[in-house]
Amino acid sequence: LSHLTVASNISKMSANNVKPFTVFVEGNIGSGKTTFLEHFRQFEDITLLTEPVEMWRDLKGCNLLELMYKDPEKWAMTFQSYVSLTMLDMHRRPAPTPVKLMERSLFSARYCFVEHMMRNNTLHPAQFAVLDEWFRFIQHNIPIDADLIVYLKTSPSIVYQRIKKRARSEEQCVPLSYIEELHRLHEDWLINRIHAECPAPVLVLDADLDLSQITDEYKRSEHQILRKAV
Ligand code: DGT
Repeated sequence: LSHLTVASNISKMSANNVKPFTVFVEGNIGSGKTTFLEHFRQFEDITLLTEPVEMWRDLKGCNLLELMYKDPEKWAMTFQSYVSLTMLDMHRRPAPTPVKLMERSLFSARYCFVEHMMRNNTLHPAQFAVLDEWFRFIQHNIPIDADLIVYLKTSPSIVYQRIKKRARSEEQCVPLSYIEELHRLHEDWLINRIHAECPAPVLVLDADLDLSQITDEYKRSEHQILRKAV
């Protein structure tokens, strides 16, 4: 009996050492990334890592998200530097399950948000250069696993309405033009592939659908996400 116990423990250990199938959930602000992650809570053996927005809103009592929206020229660098740290933490967090589902990634921070701040001069070229060097250094020196990207594709006007409706205080002054620009940056990264590398294959879902219909759309991704778990 004891050798059977040892054998089963060894097989559990080696199962734990297998890298999880890692999925990034990407899409514009208000595209339903959190709702998508919640849909997968019903399945066993999945680690769900929701975005650390709450950490950005309370770092030792400071609301970095609010500071960034109120005075972007002054705070964008500080904010993005903290976003990078919290995203890297999520990338490196071990998952004791066969599947790991993450909300966003270091890639969308760099290719969508930082890219936007660089293009509209919110970031000084020197600040952008430092953030970009950090991104490159991490990419080349720290393993970041990625097996699939789920892109929740939306129309800017639809997510704009959702953002207004959910009324997150920091986002009240967000103009439609910002949402449109972020949309183009997601498309350029995930569909038009303007950056040299995209870390994983992309599954595109229609995230314009409202809550009553979206579950069927989410189900379309279950097979690809869960195949490693079943
Ligand atoms: P969801 O569930 O699709 O509605 O997702 P949201 O809107 O809760 O999450 P997200 O990541 O689209 O937006 C988080 C807020 O942080 C939003 O006001 C945009 C702002 N933000 C600025 N820079 C960054 C960045 O580098 N990364 C992320 N994720 N958010 C950033």
